[in-house]
Amino acid sequence: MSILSPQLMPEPYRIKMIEPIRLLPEAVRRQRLAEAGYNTFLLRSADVYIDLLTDSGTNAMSDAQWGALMMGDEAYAGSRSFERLQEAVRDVYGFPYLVPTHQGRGAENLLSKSWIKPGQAVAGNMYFTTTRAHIELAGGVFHDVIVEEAHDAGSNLPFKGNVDLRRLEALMDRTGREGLAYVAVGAPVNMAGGQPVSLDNLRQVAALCRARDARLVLDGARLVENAYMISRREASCQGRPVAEILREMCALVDAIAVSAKKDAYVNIGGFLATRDKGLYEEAMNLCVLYEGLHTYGGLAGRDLEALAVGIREMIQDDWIAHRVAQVEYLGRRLAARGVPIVHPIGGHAVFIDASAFLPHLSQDDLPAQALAAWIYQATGVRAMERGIVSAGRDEAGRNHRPSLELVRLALPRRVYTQTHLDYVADGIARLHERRAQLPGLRFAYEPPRLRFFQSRFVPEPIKAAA
Ligand code: PM9
Repeated sequence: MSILSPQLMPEPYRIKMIEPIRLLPEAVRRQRLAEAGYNTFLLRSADVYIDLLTDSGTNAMSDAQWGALMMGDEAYAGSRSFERLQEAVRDVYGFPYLVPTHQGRGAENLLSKSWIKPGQAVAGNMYFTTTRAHIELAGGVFHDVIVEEAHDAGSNLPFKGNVDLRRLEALMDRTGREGLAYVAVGAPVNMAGGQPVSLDNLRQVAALCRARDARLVLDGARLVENAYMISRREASCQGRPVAEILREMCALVDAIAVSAKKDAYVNIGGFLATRDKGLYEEAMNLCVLYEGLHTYGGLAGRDLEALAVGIREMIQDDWIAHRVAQVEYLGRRLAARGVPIVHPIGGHAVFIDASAFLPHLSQDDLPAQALAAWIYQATGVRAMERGIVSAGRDEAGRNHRPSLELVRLALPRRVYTQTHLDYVADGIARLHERRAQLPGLRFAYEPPRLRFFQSRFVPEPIKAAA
């Protein structure tokens, strides 16, 4: 029986090593925020009290992973550590072929370059920043085929990440077999608030792809969280072990492109895993150009070891249950204080609905970027914008205009305690009480690609409350 409850979630670990953090005075935070151009990516980590910028590569490794580091085989070619990783990927995900990469976007690059011909479409359930950038760099065109409810922060559907099968079929009708490079399903969907895809939906997508001779790929960054949510929300899967659901999801697709910096509890790493020999050979060859030899892919032998252990840890039900419970706890605390968040609460992060938090701002006032900045100023907590700034521009230079303006509070795995989460919820709830005084931002500098990482902003004059 689980010892987790909505009010109390004893951590399934104890602390063996600590890293000091400190809360700077508000006047200093104000200054540091201005120096960072109001972009939380440009803050110094030392100036952040609780860092919820991302759950990517920010995990705490276990003692078993730290122990495994010492076993790293640093041979240039054919290292034992690669073999251990290969075994872990085969056992847990079920793919025979593996190409390691330095992180997820390395795998996205190999996949996009291997399978996209210029002009071809790639269908997916909402864009992800680096994924779409690599699709476009390879000459592809991304088409969103997610269900409509994904764009509605208030909709409480359990599987808002699902693919809209009619939309996908209509796209396939338009492109034909040759015009579609592949279908890429993100599970869960990061930009929609961490919303999962149901196993039933994935089965139907796979059946459609088989019928149309289309290739199907999963984004594997947080598949374990998706599998866990399936085990809780999908009637036919209640109580099934996460490991089993994960294997079934992977059995439905041709390949997975994985950022191992999420589910697998490591600080760096990624891979492409597949059952398609042609893709494997092509990606292995490109790996040598972009990452390093195909048995290390830009990683040290010790990184491969830590990843091999992390992959086996990530499917243990206690770990994943606590991870998702922590996120739910933070979400419920915020919602209880009236802070508008995306429902249902996702597996890796709580997403604040910035348009509802700051209703006096329009999308051109960059509400999510502004809210992330004011959260840091008020609390020392670092969050990330997921709205118009992240969405970037189209080829004609027009802003993409996403329907959601979100601020993401992503929880690193095994890092923060329940008290930290109470502090975060309390600080943001207090900020919400004085929301009418919070101004928007405008761009002061905008780089050409993935602008959210490096843009700089300045505050707009304060508008009167609605
Ligand atoms: N995700 C995140 O914070 C880190 C970079 S974007 C700020 O959510 C998915 C679903 C991701 C992802 C990274 C990548 C790329 C692919 N797919 O960061 O290259 O969430 O390891 O992975 C981030 P890498």
